[in-house]
Amino acid sequence: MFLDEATISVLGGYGGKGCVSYRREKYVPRGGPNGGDGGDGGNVILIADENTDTLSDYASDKRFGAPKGKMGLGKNMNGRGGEDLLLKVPPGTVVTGENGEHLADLSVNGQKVVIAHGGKGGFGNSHFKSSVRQKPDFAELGEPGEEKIIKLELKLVADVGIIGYPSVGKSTLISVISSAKPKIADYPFTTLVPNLGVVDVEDRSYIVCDVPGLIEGASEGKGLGDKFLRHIERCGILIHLLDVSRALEGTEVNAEKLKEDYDAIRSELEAYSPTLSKKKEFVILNKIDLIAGNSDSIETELKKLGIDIFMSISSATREGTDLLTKKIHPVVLEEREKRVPVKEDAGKIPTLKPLDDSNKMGAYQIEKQSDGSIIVSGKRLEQFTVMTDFSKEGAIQRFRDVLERIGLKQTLENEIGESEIDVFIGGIKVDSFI
Ligand SMILES: Nc1nc2c(ncn2[C@@H]2O[C@H](COP(=O)(O)OP(=O)(O)OP(=O)(O)O)[C@@H](O)[C@H]2O)c(=O)[nH]1
Ligand SMILES: [Mg+2]
Repeated sequence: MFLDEATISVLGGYGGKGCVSYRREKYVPRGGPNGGDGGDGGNVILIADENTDTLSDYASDKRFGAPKGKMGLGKNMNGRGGEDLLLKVPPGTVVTGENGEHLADLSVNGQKVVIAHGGKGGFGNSHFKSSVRQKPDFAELGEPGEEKIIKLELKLVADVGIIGYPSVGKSTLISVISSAKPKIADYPFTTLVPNLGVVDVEDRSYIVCDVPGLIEGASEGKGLGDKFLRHIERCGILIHLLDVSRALEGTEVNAEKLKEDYDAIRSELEAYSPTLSKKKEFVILNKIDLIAGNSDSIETELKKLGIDIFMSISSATREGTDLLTKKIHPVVLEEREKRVPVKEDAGKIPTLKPLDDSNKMGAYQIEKQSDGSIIVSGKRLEQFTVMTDFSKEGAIQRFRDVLERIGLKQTLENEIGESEIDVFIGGIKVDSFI
């Protein structure tokens, strides 16, 4: 497993303000209220997208805000909602909150989740007309959007596994085709744990895994053994490296020796598991710099022995390594497709927290602080408060009415009495409006 991660902050769009406006009627200076509602702010939505391979887009940009809702206008015209902001992440991305709480698992292509809701648009003044309030002079403010810091983690399974005997040049190859910087040395078992690297081809990338060397008996635990065969089992395709230097006799290459090497590794794969042995495999001849690049005749001989060499390369001089990453690219994508099943309901957007009773105006909690101040919290009540325009007398009156209806006014008055105590609903100081 290879971990790619990023921490970003996401901000839902602000809701648009409601509008205060009145109908124009002949001979009536101010007709009835006709202020439209503000539009809702856009949501920030994460979407699993199979054309996205890494979280590198989130390495430099850190803040993502959805657009605001437009404010309401006269003649009961409602403001337009802010558009949703879609953030693409690779399938396999796990989302956690600031305190490590699990928020979402975007495993399937097309799967979406609303990660930060936009704020609600405020009601225009036409909403507040009643028998006692013919011409309300106030409207609601827009609600701020949700703000969150989230951690994205991609648990990658390698697309390509590089296998072969010890010292055939597996680590050297991954070091020239990817960003990985593994230890390279001319003794067996230099690599003790798998290394992963990201290979970039045009604007796509894939993950390559360099596994510790295999030897006869690996499937029974010899060498570094079966520990890593399980790892290889999860790779999409295999690059099987054959090393010219193991078969050099003077200046000649003994093709039979290479076949022996090849067969030995193949029988370990077969002994380990049928899944592993059926994996698509590209056989690559490495270290051709040692034979001055003259690989044609060996390739022909190996073909006679039943081994198809896909390409001959030199990891040391980089001859053919770039071409190799390009040539296997389409196959990598094909195999990846097979691994990611698309669920029918992948496009449906789940809400992170289902609505429950705590969304009601009357569901609140009162907490006394050590400095004597009082903090009232409750989701709907806080939303209502933040959307109240305290610069307008009518809005303050409505605020009082609501607090009275839910019994909060009385409770607070009992608490406060004649004293001057600060009272907050959410983050807003409200004691002067009770
Ligand atoms: N001449 C030549 N030497 C190479 C080439 N590729 C790798 N080597 C050398 O071969 C030796 C082994 O290379 P590594 O990349 O460590 O081999 P490995 O397959 O990762 O080995 P283990 O991790 O021990 O299984 C090193 O000395 C490399 O410099 C090549 O294309 N040509
Ligand atoms: Mg190595």
